[in-house]
Order: sequence, then C-alpha cells, then structure tokens
Amino acid sequence: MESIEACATHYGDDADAMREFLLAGHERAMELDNRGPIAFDDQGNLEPHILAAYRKYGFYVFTGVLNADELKDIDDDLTSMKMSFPAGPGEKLTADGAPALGADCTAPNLVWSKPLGDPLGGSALANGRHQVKLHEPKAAANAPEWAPFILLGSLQFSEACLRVYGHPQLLEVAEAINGKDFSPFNETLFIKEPGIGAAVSWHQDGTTHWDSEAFDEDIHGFNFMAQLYGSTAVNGVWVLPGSHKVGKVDIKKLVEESGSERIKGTVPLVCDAGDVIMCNRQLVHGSFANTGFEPRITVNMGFHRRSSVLDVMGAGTHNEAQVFDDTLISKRSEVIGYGIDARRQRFPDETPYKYQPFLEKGLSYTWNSDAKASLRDYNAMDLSI
Ligand SMILES: O=C(O)CCC(=O)C(=O)O
Repeated sequence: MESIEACATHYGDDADAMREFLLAGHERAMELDNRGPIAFDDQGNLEPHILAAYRKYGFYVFTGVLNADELKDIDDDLTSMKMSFPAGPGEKLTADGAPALGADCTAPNLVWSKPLGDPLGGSALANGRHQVKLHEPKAAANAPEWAPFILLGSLQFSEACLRVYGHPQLLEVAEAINGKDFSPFNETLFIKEPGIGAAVSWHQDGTTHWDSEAFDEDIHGFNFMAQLYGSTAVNGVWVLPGSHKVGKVDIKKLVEESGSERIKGTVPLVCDAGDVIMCNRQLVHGSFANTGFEPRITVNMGFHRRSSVLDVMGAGTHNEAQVFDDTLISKRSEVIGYGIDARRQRFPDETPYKYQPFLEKGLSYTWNSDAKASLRDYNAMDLSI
C-alpha cells in the first residue's frame, strides 16, 4: 500500500486515478485462474489446465520455481555485477576506475535510462514498437544522473542466471509450447530499482511475422520472467490478457479509448520472489517507472519455435539484423547445453533436461572456463524476431 501511495503521488492531477488503477488491477490479476506450480500429467505433458490458461490469457504465473539458495546465488551475482557496472553510458571503467562489465564486448550489453524515464516510448527504437510515451515522473533531487535499465546478453555475466536458463522444468515447459526442437530467443535482465527504474512503454514484442500466412498466437515465442524479489502492480509488467491472439494492436488507439496511458482491461504481473511468469511476446505489455519502494529484477529468457526463426531475416531489435540459418541457430543453442551442465554441477540431485537437437546430433556440453570464455558476445546471435 505504501508503494501504491508513493506511486500515485508522482502522477499529479491523476494521482487518484493512478491509485485506483493500481488497486483494481491488482485485484483483477489475483482473481485470474492462471497461477500455480509447474505440473505435468502422467504422460509427462504439461498439465492441460496450465496450457489452457496460458492460451486464454497469454501469461501464466509459475509459483515457487526458484528456491532460496538459487535466489541467493542470483542476488550475489547481481551485487557483483552492479559493482562492475560502468560509471555511466558509454564508459569503459567503473566509478572506481576498474575495467567495467562488458567493456571488452562488441555486442550491446548494459542499457541506461534517465531515472524514472521512458527511453523507448514514442521513439523509433526497437522498430518503433513502443508507440506512446508514458508519464516520466520526477525523480528525487539526489537521484543519480543515469539508471541501469536492461542488461543484454546477461548469461555471459551471471552463472546463476545461466543456471536458471538450464532449469529442467522450465525447459520442459519451453518444449511443451514450442516443440522438442525449440530454439533460444534472447536473455536479459530488467533492472527496476526503486525511485529510479525506468518505464517500458506499452508494446507487443514481435516484429517479423504479423503478416505471415502461418500467423498464430505462438509465432513470436514467449519469455520466462523469473523474479528475484517478486513483482507488484507498482514495479511489475502490466499486460492486456488475450491480446496475444488478435494480431498487431493499435496502441495509440487503445490509449485514446482508455482516456489515458492506463489502458482499460490490463492487469499487473503480480508474484513472489522465485516465481516465474511465462508471457507470450504478442501480448500488449509494458511497465511504469518504479516510483515505489521495492526493487524488481527480472531474469528474462525467451524461446521460439524453430520454424519461427529458421532461415528468417531477423528484426534487428536486439542486435544487427541477419538471416538465422541452421548453423547460426545451432551455435546460439550451445548456451542451452552450458546452462544444463552449469545447473547439473550446482544442483547434482536434479535430473537434467535432455534437449532433443543435442541427442539427435550426439552433442554434449561441459560448463568450464573455456565455455565461459566462448559466451563473450554470444548475444550478437540473439534470435530477434
Ligand atoms: O520487464 C519489463 O519492465 C518489460 C519487459 C518487456 O517488455 C519484455 O520482456 O518484452
């Protein structure tokens, strides 16, 4: 409640409307029948009620996926990554003058924003998919000049995140949605620190397949959004349930019809630390600047159907546009093998996931220092569609 109040006060004349929007959205989200543990039936298939709810709403909240040890590992990695963040945008050194995280990379990594800004909204960035600019609340006078916002290619910087990527049940779910030969998309961290974390304006993620003859609700894939601290109406992503089925949405029109950026019918992704949301990339979604008191760190990891990426010209949203041939997809998929093995080493009692394309080709992967070095700039091969 305190964060909702703090958030509302940043909206001037709209404070009451914002407070009501946050409260009502939270209530509606909690009434939906799309949350619970990952579960499989006797045949090992994802429980039909999970699939049905995901299909209906376009998102599902898997509860209790990451345990306390795993969350602590991610938190520790986050602390050390933050200590090696560059002093600011474009800098190669930390504030202490040490070489910064990603300074030796050529692919993009840390993206910054003005505190509480909406750097993508209304811009041509990311193929212009963020059609409107959200309200940019005023940050406190002592806020830093720049706020860390998105970390691209995150698995090269965090073994704990790599181990989440190799989570056997999550990979089983990826298989259930996208088939045994599913392919990666990309992996990022969304960093929404209280008082400075930026907004991500309303958008749908897909670019390439809106006009495809084979268009359907799964053609642009989905993201897992694992939550380190949980997610709330104030700091979390909001979605328009069911909008993943309807094709490209005119978001400007939705905002006009809603009378404000508070799009009618949207709900926040509300969950606890250790929960993982599965979110269809075609859903209309976005997040407001984090004017509350709780941080949100999302370990984001996307997956596609192979047919959505094979021999497709990429969108160029997260890296240079290129055609994704079989060789590139295989190379980009190595990180699945490293994730599985890194996880096996840390959690030896789990049964590791078996990825069909590796079984077919007789491939196996070992996570070690050479493998770690091989991940540098791996996100230049992100399968961005
Ligand atoms: O985490 C957020 O605030 C935005 C996430 C998002 O837009 C995405 O994953 O596509």
